[in-house]
Amino acid sequence: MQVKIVYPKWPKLPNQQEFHLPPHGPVCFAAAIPDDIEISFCDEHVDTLSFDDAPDLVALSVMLTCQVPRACEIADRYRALGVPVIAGGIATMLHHEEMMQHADAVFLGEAEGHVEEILADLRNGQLKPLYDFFHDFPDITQVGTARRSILNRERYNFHGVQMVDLIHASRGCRFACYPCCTEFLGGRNFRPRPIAAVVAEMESIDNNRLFIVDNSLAQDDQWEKDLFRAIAPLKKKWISHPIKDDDEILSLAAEAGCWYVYQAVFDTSDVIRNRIKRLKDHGIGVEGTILLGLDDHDEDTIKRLVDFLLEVELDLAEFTVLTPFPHTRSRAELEKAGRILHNDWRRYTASEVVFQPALMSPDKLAEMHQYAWDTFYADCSQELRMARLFMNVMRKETADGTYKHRRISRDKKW
Ligand code: B12
Ligand code: SF4
Repeated sequence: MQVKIVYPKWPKLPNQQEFHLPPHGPVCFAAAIPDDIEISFCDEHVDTLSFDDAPDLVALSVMLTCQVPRACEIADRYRALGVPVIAGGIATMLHHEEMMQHADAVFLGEAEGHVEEILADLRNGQLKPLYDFFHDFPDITQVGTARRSILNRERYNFHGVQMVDLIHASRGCRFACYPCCTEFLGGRNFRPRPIAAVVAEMESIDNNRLFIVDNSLAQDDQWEKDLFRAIAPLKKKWISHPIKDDDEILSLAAEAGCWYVYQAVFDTSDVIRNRIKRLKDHGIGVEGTILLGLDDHDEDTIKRLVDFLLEVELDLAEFTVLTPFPHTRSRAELEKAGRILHNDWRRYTASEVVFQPALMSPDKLAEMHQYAWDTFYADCSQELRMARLFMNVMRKETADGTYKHRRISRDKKW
């Protein structure tokens, strides 16, 4: 039996240097598929999707809202060819009714422990329209090493430099922030994987640079310390979402190879200023993620915020516009107030204004979003700032003997 996993293309942030990371949902889903099943994989960001083959099942892995329309198109085409289609992943859970109109089957939940049932139904010609395992979380010890062998790894490179590999050490999140759907997806449960399994998976990856994609590592101090102590001997270098702002934890993170973190910057307070300073004092880089268009944002607030980011010397900044994604508090509130302009999911990229801001017109917010990108990068471009971050990691790798000169030919055509 042959299963073809497809990761539909999504529109990237237009102001950001275009890069493609190896998708993580598909390789984790693939790890839950029995070994005797033949798997092929197409990531539309780096591969051309061909409809000329005839797999036994097409499995769409959909992560973002702005991927949903393309996923529906692919499902329609394969179904017209008589190939059964199943959809799963985060955005399938957020848009399951819509996906059910296009795919033969829709899967809600995490894949571990459930793929055998789907394949048995397929063999019997009785694929169910809905596999509902939402909030029926598998035992976290069932999460195995992601099946990265399905990736065309060489295709994930930035100007010839191999991209980071993605890994997760936990699932879920204890918090419930205003613009985020994680509470809906995971029910405010933090589910750490056994640290030994994370260490074994990291060790198995033929790449010294990783992105630990957990929602936030700052959820349980003892677990975070244990994790950093356990991974330190591997000498990997890694990026992550926030880590706890605590001197002991920051020192352990630095010793464990923390290269840089994504840090949300939502105001110009001393709390944020000191957090960024402490990270940098520990040799950890900071990429700010800055959400524009909150109800207290006007033109002046955004200008002050950008000045602040330059003053605190962030390494990189990613500006997005508040986007009312399904199953978030922001959507519930904006919907109730009649402030959502449209539901064209293709445009829910986090770089377009799709709602009525409180203190500006939508056009003014779009202009200020552009202003933020232009002003932050006016004196030092994204390329230069990224090059500096790469120099930092190369310096760390040279110091501990892990640096490998591994360039992929930029002329290589696929
Ligand atoms: C990694 C990540 C990214 C990476 C993606 C890299 C890549 N190539 O994969 C990057 C950094 C690029 C990224 C970007 C963005 N992201 Co993001 N990202 C995530 C993150 C942290 C992890 C996703 C992940 O890998 N999870 C782990 C895997 C194992 O879980 P999974 O995908 O659910 O897969 C499991 C199951 O779903 C199932 N499964 C998966 N596929 C299939 C298929 C079938 C057929 C079946 C049966 C099962 C199945 O099996 C897996 C194992 O159980 C999530 C938050 C989260 N924790 O999930 C946000 C998240 C997906 N991102 C989000 C957002 C908002 C964005 C951005 C739009 C904005 C931003 N700046 O963050 C940008 C995109 C901007 C753009 N247009 O360019 C939102 C989604 C909102 C939405 N509705 O679209 C999320 C949920 C974060 C949040 N807290 O709100 N992101
Ligand atoms: S924004 Fe991050 S910390 Fe907040 S609820 Fe979402 S995943 Fe958790």
